[in-house]
Amino acid sequence: MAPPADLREWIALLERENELVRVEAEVDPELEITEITDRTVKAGGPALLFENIKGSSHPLLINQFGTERRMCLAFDAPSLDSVAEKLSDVLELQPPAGLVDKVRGLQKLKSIADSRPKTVRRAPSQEVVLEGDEASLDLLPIQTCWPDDAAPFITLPAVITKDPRTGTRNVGMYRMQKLGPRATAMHWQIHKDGRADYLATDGRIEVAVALGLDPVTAYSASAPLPKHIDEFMLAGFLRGEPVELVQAKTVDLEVPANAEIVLEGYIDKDELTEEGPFGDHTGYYTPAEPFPVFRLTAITMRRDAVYPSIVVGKPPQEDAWLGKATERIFLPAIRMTVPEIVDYDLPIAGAFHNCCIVSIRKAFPGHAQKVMHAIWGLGMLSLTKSIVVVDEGVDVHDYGEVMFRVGANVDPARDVLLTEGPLDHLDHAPTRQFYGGKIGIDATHKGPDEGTRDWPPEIEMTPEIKALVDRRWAEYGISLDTPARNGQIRQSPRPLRRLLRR
Ligand SMILES: [Mn+2]
Repeated sequence: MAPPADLREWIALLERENELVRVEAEVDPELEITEITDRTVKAGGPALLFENIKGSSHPLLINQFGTERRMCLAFDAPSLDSVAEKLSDVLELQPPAGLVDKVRGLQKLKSIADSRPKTVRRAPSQEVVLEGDEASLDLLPIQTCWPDDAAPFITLPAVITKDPRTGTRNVGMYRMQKLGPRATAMHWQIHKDGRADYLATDGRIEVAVALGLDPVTAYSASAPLPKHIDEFMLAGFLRGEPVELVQAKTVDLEVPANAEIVLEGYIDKDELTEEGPFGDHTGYYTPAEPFPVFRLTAITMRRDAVYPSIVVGKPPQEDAWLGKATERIFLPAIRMTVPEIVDYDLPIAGAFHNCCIVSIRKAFPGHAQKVMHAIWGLGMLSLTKSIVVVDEGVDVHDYGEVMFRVGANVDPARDVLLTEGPLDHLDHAPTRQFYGGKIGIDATHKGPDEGTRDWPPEIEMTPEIKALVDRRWAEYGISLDTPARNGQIRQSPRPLRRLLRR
């Protein structure tokens, strides 16, 4: 088995796994699909393939990433952590010690070399080629997501550009507001690589937009990679198969051969439009702002192309799981720079950039503050607004335990760090856009060299008594396989009640 090769294999896999429902009834891409999807996502429900959309002959796929199980199916992996392990193997490549090591190292290097995209001459994504007036966005079932949205928005695109100085490719996911049949806005925010490519041109930049990819490549377009790394290379590495690319028809860019739909066009540097409002992942509408205009030169597609979409809004939404995949997959890379980090968690309800909980192997006074500053200096994590640091034994994914440590270990006068720095483009809370306050909470234990009184020992049961109770529980057939989580104590199973009555 390998991750699905294209969107159709993915849909077939979801169907076999009972993870997809086909909707035959006619639905409206204006608001109605959002309401159906919002209810489905929040209930942990299946992917939805709307086959009969008002005003379009193309089906629409949504909620393909909406649960952890589907995310693992997409990567063909037992867990998102196991995807991360594959990456950490390569990142931790050391100079070989002996022949066996040398062979292993070469295999790892080969797996990187084999990740480079491969060029093909013929592509399913170009079965149908529409140019001139024939190329119209009116063909596609583009959703109007929320009542106050300015227009329909393309929400799950892989936007491909080239850095005009170096020729390196970038693939990013930037929403595109429909302005007419052959124009959209391009919402690349100030911290995004696509925008940097655009700013480096003196006149016009060619752009291609792939819609309807295999799930790993679609995910990779959303991954916050360093500027010089090609997202298609990451996709090839994670899939174990290179991404196949074909020359676009009207622009000098290569586009995925397996895409359902490709939009080709260009952006002129001096052409801006008012973009927005749009109901965003912040849970609020982002106000209108000037953004560049993308002009369409061609649409290429498969026959019966499936259009992919996603709705963002108040969390949790489908994008939660794209974010969780990034959280897990990037942990080894973060540990390369900050090795004392044991684990971290970006709560879904915190919309990712608002909160980060991190556990560390604390070794010296001020270590928690060192890690806070490291996170505020690290790629897209630099936009994090609040950081909570806990000791290595604390499960960062158990918010009840984290809350306990914050309550028990923090002296707010001593352990809260307030500072300032760059914030998410879309954050409406700071007084100035893009820049504002940050808070770090040090919930680690404090040593004598941090100016504290004696730190008392934590309560722990003795190993002897634990072993005794383990034996008794085995005797009575008691299993508490769902331990207390987030501070909630579950009802005792029947055998436990029997034991307690004795
Ligand atoms: Mn990039």
